[in-house]
Amino acid sequence: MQERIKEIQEKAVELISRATSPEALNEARVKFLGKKGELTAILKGMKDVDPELRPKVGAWVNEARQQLEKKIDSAGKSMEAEILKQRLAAEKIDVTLPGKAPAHGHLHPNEIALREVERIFTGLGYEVVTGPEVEYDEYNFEKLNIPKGHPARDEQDTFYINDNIVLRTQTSSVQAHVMEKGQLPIRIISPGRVFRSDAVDATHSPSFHQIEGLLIDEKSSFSDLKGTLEVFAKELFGENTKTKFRPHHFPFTEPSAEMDVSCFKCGGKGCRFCKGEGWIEILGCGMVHPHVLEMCGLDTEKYSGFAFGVGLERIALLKYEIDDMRLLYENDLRFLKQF
Ligand code: 2NM
Repeated sequence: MQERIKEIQEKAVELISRATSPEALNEARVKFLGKKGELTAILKGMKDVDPELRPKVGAWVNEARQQLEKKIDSAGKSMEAEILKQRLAAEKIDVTLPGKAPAHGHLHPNEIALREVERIFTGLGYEVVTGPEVEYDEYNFEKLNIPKGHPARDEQDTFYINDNIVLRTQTSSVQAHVMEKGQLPIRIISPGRVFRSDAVDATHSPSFHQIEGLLIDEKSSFSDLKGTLEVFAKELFGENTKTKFRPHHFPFTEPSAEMDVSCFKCGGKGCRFCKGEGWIEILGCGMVHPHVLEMCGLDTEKYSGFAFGVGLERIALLKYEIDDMRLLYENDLRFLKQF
């Protein structure tokens, strides 16, 4: 009997040592130690064994059983360890590898220029106010001292929706609304898209952007206008920038002027960039026409103000030395990625 047990044991050890998977190991366990296993069969056949031998046979079987259990256990453990090792090797992450940078967008040069202008004027206490692109004739023209028949509202320049409604040609329409509300003093800039029936070329587009500014207070003068716009020019183009005001005409301001800045490329000596002039025209401005204040319901005895208008694209083109406005609209990523 002892021989028989030993034989089973050896066979089992052999099978366990050849097992290469948890499944094979379990098969060996069932084959020898399971309910219908070979060692269990010997215990079940105990009734045929000489009673005196039974305790011994029982002890042998248990000993064999314990030894096999131990072997299966340790084989299982080293198998698990091996599987884990393989998994760790296969799933290893090299944290020292360079990461994949997420693709990120770029601000459009217009947007960079807009934020710069907004930063300067909000720093001076101005608020940013926006309004509708589709506007009543009354706010785009009438209240801004551009009556019917005025050359500025010629069909050539304006997109009409109907007799009373236009695509705004300037963002001063927003300012007419603000003046009409009558909460004074007023310090605002109004950035936004405007429309003019222009043919496309390097400096024109039927839709572009303007930033108009407006200040209305009890004592405001042309010197305040000059000082404000000087600060603006220096902030935008550098502190050595000089400004020059030339008389001009706008229907909504009196007096009116255009402001030039000294060329930030050559400092005023004259170069290719300023076409030898030393100066670059940058904006239009003036003291708000009393008639405009009146039509917007303000007391002209008490209040006066100044206003200015600057093209956003013009600033972006100058700041980034771009020579064709169309580049700003074509959305060619090779161009936009440079900013
Ligand atoms: C310009 C030039 C001069 C202007 C006038 C007004 C308002 F609403 F007060 F009448 N807003 N903006 C103005 C004045 C705009 O753009 C070249």
